[in-house]
Amino acid sequence: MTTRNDHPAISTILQDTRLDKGLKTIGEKVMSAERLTPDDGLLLFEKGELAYVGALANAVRVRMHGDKTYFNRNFHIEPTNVCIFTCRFCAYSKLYKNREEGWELSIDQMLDIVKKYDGQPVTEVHIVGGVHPKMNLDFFVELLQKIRAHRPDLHLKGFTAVELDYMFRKAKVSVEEGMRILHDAGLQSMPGGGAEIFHPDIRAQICHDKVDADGWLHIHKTAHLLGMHTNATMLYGHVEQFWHRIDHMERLRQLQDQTKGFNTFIPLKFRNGDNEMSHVPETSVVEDLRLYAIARLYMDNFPHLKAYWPMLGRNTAQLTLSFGVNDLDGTIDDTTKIYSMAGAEEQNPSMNTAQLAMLIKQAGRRPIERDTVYNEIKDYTDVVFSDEELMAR
Ligand code: V47
Ligand code: SF4
Repeated sequence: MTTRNDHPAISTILQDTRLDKGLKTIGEKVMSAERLTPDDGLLLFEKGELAYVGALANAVRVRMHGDKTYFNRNFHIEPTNVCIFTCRFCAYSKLYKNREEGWELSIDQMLDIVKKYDGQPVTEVHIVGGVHPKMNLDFFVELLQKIRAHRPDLHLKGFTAVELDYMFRKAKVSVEEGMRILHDAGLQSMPGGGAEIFHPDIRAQICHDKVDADGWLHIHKTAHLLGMHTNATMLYGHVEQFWHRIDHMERLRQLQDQTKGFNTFIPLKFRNGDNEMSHVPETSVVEDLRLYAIARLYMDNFPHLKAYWPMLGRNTAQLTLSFGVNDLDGTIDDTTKIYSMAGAEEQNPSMNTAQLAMLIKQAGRRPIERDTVYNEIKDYTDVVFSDEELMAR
């Protein structure tokens, strides 16, 4: 089967005598599946034009996944937006001292959200929110147990390393003990949030008071050793420089070499709406696509690269599929507020399966529904959708 290629042939590009020698060597390494060094990564950020990195990233994407583009059917629960931390990029949280302005859901209210999906073929619930001192380890154990009892087929993915670090310290349990307790209560995997940019100089400027890089990585490593899969994010496009991005990706790549527990790398574009960093201009779409492509080239041991469409918007999300991305997250309803509050493209992010599958098909790729750990559930390539399904709001 032929696969989609929106770029010139790599052999033609590599023969171009005007190509920078360093970039040419990198291209040859990529084509022989050799690992890139941090210096290679830096050179790509400094000199790699969009067309060049895009062609290479697409070749890697096709080598790893062909035209397959994954999505899943999930919904989100956000227990609270009250948070004791003060990340300067966050438009979502309400400080604990102003908590009456935020929301705090009880266990019953969260179970009611789960019950709304009774009889619907969702496969995952993604639980993530602010860090509220009263929502402790016992509270979340009870929540997980009750969701599992109500709907045992639902994959429970939850809690960033930031939430877990606080939860475990407050409960005075080690990371190993805490992860085991949550795992026993039903937690099956973890999302990738809270990583931001690992380097301490950047953390000091944008999120000085939450878990540091070593703490974040230790929590993910512990989850991996328990057999859980996790994701990793990188919040880019604010005050970091190119080498901070490489340092971030390098640390993740090294942990992945040890554990193989990461499924997906998810670059998150910094959005500057309504937060303390609103004066920082956002990156251009060209810079976003270059970032995705370089991430695909550098993160050679991460099986999947995800573009989070509610944040990027549907059009840019479609474009990323030609720049290394092979996953568009899920069919989400409008309960995800962390982005809409910071100026995401999609104010009420909502796409049903037909719409998401069509978006992927229009970009010339094969839409494949997956579960959380990438077992394939259904290939939608040849499915014909009704106008009603495609137009539904
Ligand atoms: O860590 C907060 C980001 C993350 C802004 O694992 C912002 O499948 C941009 O990690 N501009 C939390 N980003 C969400 C997250 C996530 C989302 C979807 C899927 C998965 C997954 C994980 O949201 C935070 C932070 O990096 N964020 N504010 C902002 N202004
Ligand atoms: Fe709290 Fe997360 Fe917002 Fe930071 S990004 S203030 S940890 S909700």
